[in-house]
Amino acid sequence: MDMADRYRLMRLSRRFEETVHEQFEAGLVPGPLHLSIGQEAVAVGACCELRVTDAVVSTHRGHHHCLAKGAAPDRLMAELLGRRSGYSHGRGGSMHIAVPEIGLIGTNGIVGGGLPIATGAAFGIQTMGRDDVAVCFFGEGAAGNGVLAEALNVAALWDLPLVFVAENNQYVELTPVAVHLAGEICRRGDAYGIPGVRVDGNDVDTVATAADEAIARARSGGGPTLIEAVTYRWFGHYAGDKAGYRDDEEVAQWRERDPLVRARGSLDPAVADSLDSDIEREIGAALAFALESDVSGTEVLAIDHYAAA
Ligand SMILES: Cc1ncc(C[n+]2csc(CCOP(=O)(O)OP(=O)(O)O)c2C)c(N)n1
Repeated sequence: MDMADRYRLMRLSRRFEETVHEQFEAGLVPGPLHLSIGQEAVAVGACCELRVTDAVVSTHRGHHHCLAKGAAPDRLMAELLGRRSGYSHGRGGSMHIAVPEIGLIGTNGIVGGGLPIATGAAFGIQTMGRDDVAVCFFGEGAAGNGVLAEALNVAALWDLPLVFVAENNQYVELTPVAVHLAGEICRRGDAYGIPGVRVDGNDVDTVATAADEAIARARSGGGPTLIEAVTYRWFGHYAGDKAGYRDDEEVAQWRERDPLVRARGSLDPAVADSLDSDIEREIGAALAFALESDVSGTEVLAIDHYAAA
């Protein structure tokens, strides 16, 4: 994926979430919403060289992961707006999105819940003799959970094709990471012999370079890697959280390090403008698709529970 494609995906993610946020404020998003605005370079950098058959396991803050793995903005938008045409028929919303046909195993409302799922996905890939990989996103809050140690242990023991991507946006709900976490996230794999690296999570190229190396290692049987991508969420923990626990100055400093502005800087401005216009059309169409779709009702509850014998 070249720089224009990476920028396009980041811009798509940003405009998607800004648009969903507006819908949330208008009362049209039935569930909770966690925005990843400011963190787009992590998802795009980690996913830009993945194949459709590779697996991605996401978190409660996962729209950027879904889009980077190839989810269609219209069906994703429809899901968040509780519409029958959404990926989970409008039943799940933001934290229950799964698109198996593109390897998106799921977003997940349980902090750390994706770690054992991704470990299982990587084990499945290995058992089937495929050369695919699994990428597991998790937040720095999940890095304090015991399940990370279990996942790292099994991944190292069995040389699983797994890339752990810790998205360190520096706040665990309302708590700064310094109050929550001892040690360094990127060193969490040392005891298991898992290589770890900390990267600038606001620079898509830097994330992509680290991810590509980790993915290549995993594909060739070299086992897991742990990447810590340091970034920042521009908005509160959830849509509606005014984030009064942060300094305005701190937020302003991070906004100056906008990953989109940095990526745009390496493009011809005319190319970037044209990509921006394409995305406005795509987002407009996605929103129209969602708003024109039927609102989900109880009739969708039983879909997909049983398979034909
Ligand atoms: C097992 C569990 N404990 C607590 C929560 C409540 N909770 C939701 S998000 C969150 C913070 C997660 O922080 P982090 O993993 O750093 O992700 P971020 O929100 O920063 O993206 C918490 C504690 C939860 N959903 N699951």
